[in-house]
Amino acid sequence: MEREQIHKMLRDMLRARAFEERAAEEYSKGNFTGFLHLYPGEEAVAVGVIHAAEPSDYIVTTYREHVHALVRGTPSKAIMAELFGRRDGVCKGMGGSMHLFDAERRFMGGYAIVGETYPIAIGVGYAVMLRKLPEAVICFFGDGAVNQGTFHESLNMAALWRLPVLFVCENNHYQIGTEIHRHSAVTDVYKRAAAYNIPAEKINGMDVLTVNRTTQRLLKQIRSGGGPYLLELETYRFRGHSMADPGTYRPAVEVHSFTTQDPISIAAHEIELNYPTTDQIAEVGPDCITLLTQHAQEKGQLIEQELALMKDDIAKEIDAAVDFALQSPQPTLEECLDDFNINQRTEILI
Ligand SMILES: Cc1ncc(C[n+]2csc(CCOP(=O)(O)OP(=O)(O)O)c2C)c(N)n1
Ligand SMILES: [Mg+2]
Repeated sequence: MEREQIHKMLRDMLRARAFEERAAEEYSKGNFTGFLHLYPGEEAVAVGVIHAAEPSDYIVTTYREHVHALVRGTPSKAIMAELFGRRDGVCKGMGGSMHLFDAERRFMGGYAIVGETYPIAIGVGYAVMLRKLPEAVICFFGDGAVNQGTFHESLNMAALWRLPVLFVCENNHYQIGTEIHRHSAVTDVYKRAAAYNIPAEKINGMDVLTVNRTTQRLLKQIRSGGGPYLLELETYRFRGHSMADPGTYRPAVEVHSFTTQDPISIAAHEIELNYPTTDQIAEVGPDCITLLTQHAQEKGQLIEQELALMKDDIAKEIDAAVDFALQSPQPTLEECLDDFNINQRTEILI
């Protein structure tokens, strides 16, 4: 892969991690409230997939979606301000962390309801199909979302009408605290697609280059009328399910495989008391950022100075995003109703 592309992907993974860690910090300071689901550990999924998308493709995703929007091109300050519930947020502060939406970039939303993404994605796919356009819809969902009825209904319709949808399972092995083998009779998510005659495969979601190459191939196929496809990406979230989750349900041996020898005591003074820092985890575990950095360095495509510069730029960008969010005003009560469509008529249905 070209040096420039590798740099772009690495930069986006570093931006993603820095953004999320800063969001956790601001949340802990009380600068915003509500639910907050973070993405560290899973960056190779959003970056690998979205770097393969054309601007004309659509993206539909879940509540763990800040990084998807960031990689798609929504400015970090507009996302940060949205988390803060401010007027300059990408949804004017009305969506918050779980409901980012950026129509201009064909980012058709993050959704809080598990399993909500599929019907939205096939609706968009149906519109693309009717217009006979060479466009694809990328539908992200978690491993915990495959037991929802909408999964089955949507896959059936997608297959029946050969809709241009790439279903992307972010399999981080957990549905909150429940590991996949405890909630799913079939633990290889991709195998479920066979029930609807949809081709599918599973690959390593920690390796951004593989994710990117595979997604490029699949999107090309889908845009040229190949019908839906399901791609399962195996990944791991370094943090708990959300900021409210200390993650204590994960077996020590598993978490230790991602941490240094003494993870909890090292992290004791960190903002999030129960976790090691993601840098510490990355030192010992299969971290997607470390993987790509090593690959690029071995190939002579990245030198220390470039990496340091990248990190420096990113730190400035994230600082600016937080300043922007803090300075943006809160929406007024009146503004809260601006985008509501209320049926003012009284209708009696008999
Ligand atoms: C219909 C519905 N049921 C329950 C919930 C509560 N809930 C929020 S996230 C979640 C787990 C989803 O896990 P997964 O799909 O694997 O995504 P991950 O959080 O691991 O990214 C649940 C059960 C919800 N939001 N919607
Ligand atoms: Mg999961």
